[in-house]
Amino acid sequence: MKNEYEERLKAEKESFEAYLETRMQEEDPEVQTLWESMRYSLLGGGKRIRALLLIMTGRSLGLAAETLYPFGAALEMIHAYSLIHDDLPAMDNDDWRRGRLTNHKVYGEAGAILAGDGLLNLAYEVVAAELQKDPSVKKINAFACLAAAAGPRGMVAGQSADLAFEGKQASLEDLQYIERHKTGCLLTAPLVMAGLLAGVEEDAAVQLEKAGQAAGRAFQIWDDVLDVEGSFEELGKPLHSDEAKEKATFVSCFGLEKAKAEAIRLSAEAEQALAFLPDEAGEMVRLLIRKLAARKK
Ligand code: GRG
Repeated sequence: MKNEYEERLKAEKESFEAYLETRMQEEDPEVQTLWESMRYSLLGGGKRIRALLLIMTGRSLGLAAETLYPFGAALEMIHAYSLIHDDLPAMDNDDWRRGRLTNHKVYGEAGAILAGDGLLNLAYEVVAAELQKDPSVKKINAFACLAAAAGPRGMVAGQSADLAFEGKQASLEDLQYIERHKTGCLLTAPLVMAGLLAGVEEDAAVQLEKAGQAAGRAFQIWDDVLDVEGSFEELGKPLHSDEAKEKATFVSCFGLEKAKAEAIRLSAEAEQALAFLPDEAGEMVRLLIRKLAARKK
């Protein structure tokens, strides 16, 4: 049964990626390099966890793909922008991402900054076009949720706090703050946005948010685990980058085995919070969440 759902998740991912491709065409010859670099980072691999969480949760709540795909595209565009900027020399200064050179290594620093800016703004353009077609309160609420998760009270706050702790001793509370914002916000948003688009009742909305927060923490802890014991081939980037940058992580705080156990516990907690999601789509969301703390990349 598990294999059947995995196959279907793969098909869902491919279908969404075909849609994503259609949003990345530009004919203006003056800006071909800008679009090429945006495409390089958006379409060059990636697990699409954020989009798939939104799409499968939304499906389970009775929404159509055509409602969900633009919001999924916006999530992946914002995620891709954040990775491009995070890799820049002024931030984490990384050369590899998804098994390829990072954007600035191929297009230069200015090109990478603009590719990130382009993707961030395109994300909002895609959602705004949906609102022009159907300015329903549900879609406006999902849009507001996305902007808050990505912005200076969400992911950008997390990145800012992360940079502020460079070279300093971060406590577990500091680490949790960074994770909740930097990683957690953009992983919680897909579940909450699906609930907003479907107009779920308060109880379900609370469960979606709770699941997103637990899944976000499980995801980050596992990310820290992979930085210690993953493989370059599967991760697509060098290991031990946190140690090299003297960054406090959940592994340096808890130790490897306790960190793994905590990630598994949190992903089970998230899965349980989503027990109410019906149908096979709900089963696929729970599978996605379960796989967070067992992934190899
Ligand atoms: C620059 C505003 C700004 C934010 C950067 C996303 C982020 C915030 C930093 C990335 C650093 C990092 C490795 C964080 C750990 C969690 C994370 C977001 C990993 C990458 O996400 P995946 O594994 O990537 O979903 P793929 O490649 O599968 O899309």
